Amino acid sequence: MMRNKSLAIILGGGQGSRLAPLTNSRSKPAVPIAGKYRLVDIPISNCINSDIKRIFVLTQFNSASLNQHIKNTYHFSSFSTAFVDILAAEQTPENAGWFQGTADAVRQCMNHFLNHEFEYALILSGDQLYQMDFNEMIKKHEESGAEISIATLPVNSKDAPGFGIMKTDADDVVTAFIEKPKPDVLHEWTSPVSEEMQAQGKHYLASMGIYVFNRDLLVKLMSDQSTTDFGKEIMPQSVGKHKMRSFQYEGYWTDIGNIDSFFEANLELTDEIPQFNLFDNANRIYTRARILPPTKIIGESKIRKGMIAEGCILHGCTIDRSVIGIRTRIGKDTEIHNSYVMGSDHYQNLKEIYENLEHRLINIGIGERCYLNNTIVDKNCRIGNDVYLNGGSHLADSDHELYTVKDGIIVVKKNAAVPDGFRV
Ligand code: ADQ
Ligand code: ADP
Repeated sequence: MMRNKSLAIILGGGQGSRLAPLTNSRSKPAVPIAGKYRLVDIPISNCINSDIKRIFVLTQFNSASLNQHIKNTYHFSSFSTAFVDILAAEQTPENAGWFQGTADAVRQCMNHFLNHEFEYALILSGDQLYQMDFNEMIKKHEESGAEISIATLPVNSKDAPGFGIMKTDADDVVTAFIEKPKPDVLHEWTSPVSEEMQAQGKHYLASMGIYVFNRDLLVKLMSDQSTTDFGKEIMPQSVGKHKMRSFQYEGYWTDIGNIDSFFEANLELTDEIPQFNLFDNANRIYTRARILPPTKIIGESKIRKGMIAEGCILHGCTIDRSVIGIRTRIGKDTEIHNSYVMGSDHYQNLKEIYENLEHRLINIGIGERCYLNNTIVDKNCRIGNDVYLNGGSHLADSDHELYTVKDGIIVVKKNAAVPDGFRV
């Protein structure tokens, strides 16, 4: 019965600069992942699988692709109260436009939430890859009489400075919270964790940015205009004042908020048994049903390790530890290693393809005899023949008209036309 009591609020993203250039022309929740999904499909699917079907997605700007995706994907019966609504930052006489932080985003949208009956607000991040049954967390929250629950995960000292870190007592009550501690104070922040976690050097209890709030407390906290962020203000200030409980989780969970972690999370999906399971009947990841043809493979193609979405046309190419997104066309003798090719939004018709060839214009997809390594190719790119894109630690961060380099990963920008023979 938890479902009728809970309302989900997904924090869809700030200005998205950490995922740039993928967020140059779309809002963060609309960034394509795993060949056919969008970032926002992960938290929404977790909610649906937990039977929580009243969902708000808060975003800084309301891109056409996000709107279309939500509108075309999440249809519920007209007899149910289920919905997925996008709330974008609005300009009002009191407000210049952007959400100033996560708590400010929730505050600015409170009137929309309060139109609904709920006891618990489940607040989620929009840039994490995990599968979790939120009912377990809400049940523990209710049973323990907590006012705030935070999902937590043991982490090691290398990762701890990137998170909110807390201390708890024997009853899992949070007794201290620090947002992103500096490495020199970390030694004061260890927690008793299971033997298994200790063996992995994970001595710190990190916030996963997944919170359950009692409705009344959320209303009260949001009426204080001076706070803008959950991690920086609301959580540390609530310690000792409100009953805050940790809900420890030890399953797979990863942050995909920057290019490096986003890239690795995608490539890890090509592992023999990936930690994030897309092939799970009980925990489906939903996305738009596009009705695409199956992928077609022509010639001597070699696929060593890869995930290939539907609707692709592969002409005698080699694919190794790569994710190939919907409608990707790859030419003969092209090699793709350690890369994520997002695919394209439409097919060119044969007439257009032949005309382009005749006029030496580049078609959508990847041409012949190319070599790609450590590269992300955004949607609708046109990559010519004999293009060489070899990312790696030898490349410094930089930004160019056609691509950006971040953490050694080359990101070819959406709609870029990369000419024949281009080399990075
Ligand atoms: P961060 O992820 O660094 O730490 P933040 O940048 O505030 O915190 O992002 C939290 C979520 O809110 C993300 O999904 C982000 O996209 C979204 N978001 C950020 N600003 C927003 C805005 N203005 N409008 C809408 N959405 C916005 C947080 C916690 C840490 C915790 C980590 C776990 O502060 O304590 O450890 O999450 O990943
Ligand atoms: P995705 O969900 O990845 O965006 P879609 O199948 O929804 O993929 O298609 C994305 C968008 O591309 C749709 O809005 C569709 O209307 C648009 N589109 C389809 N055909 C064309 C075309 N010929 N030129 C430009 N855009 C197109």
